Amino acid sequence: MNLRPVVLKLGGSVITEKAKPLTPNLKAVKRLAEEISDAKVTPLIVVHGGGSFGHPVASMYKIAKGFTNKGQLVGFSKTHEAMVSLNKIVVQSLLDKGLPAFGMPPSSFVITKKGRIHFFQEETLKQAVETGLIPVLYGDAVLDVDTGFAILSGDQISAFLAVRMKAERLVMGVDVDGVYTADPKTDPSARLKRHLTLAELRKMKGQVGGATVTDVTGGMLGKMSELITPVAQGVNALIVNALKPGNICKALRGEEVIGTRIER
Ligand code: IP8
Repeated sequence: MNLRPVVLKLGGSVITEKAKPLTPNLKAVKRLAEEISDAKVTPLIVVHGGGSFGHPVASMYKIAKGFTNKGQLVGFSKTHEAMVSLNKIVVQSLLDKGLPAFGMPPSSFVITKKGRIHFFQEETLKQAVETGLIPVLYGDAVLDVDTGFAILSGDQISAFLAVRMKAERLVMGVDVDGVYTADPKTDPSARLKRHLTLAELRKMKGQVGGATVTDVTGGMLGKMSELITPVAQGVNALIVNALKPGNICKALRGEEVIGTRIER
């Protein structure tokens, strides 16, 4: 069996209604479950973002700033629980398609240091993959050796796993067609970049458009920096619009699709 998994990140702005707190985009989640099922890619690891579940709660209690007062403890737990609720929706949609989705809470096996992954107990995840399960992880509120706690983004988890699990490819499903020269939502002259090399990725960091607003973990800009390490290690990454039907299925299969392909 080929144990190099495909890692799929589903953005929070794809699977939730970003402007409505604690509201999933059920239509998108169900369609994506169908596309994942149709793609028949194995092994597969799914990671999803927080969208209107994790982010509003995390920002209300300033969780990303670390542990400064006891009043935040309840907020830390509430942020995690919001993510557990979203994870259940994603996992259930995959189960409904007959896929062996298995929700795994990153806060149970990851500790960060200043927000970066410091400890990652990967044996359980590896064995889950070897057994034939589809682990479904997510951006989470996690404990941090330095700041007490932190918000670990789904992007950081996906990039870390792509390297650690020697992923076949890393697919990032977002709510725009890929990386633009400016923000396509506000600037009509924005052009989509179909290909990026590692050197271009490094240069672009800090000046990309298409970022999704108010993420405590950094939108498209955060994504770009997270992708540098996996791409440098030879993992091909693809950023595609997961709100456009068919894209995720094609991207998972490695077929031609409109998006931004990033290669070393
Ligand atoms: O949406 C952050 O994950 P992301 C999740 O992938 C939380 O950045 C808990 C806000």
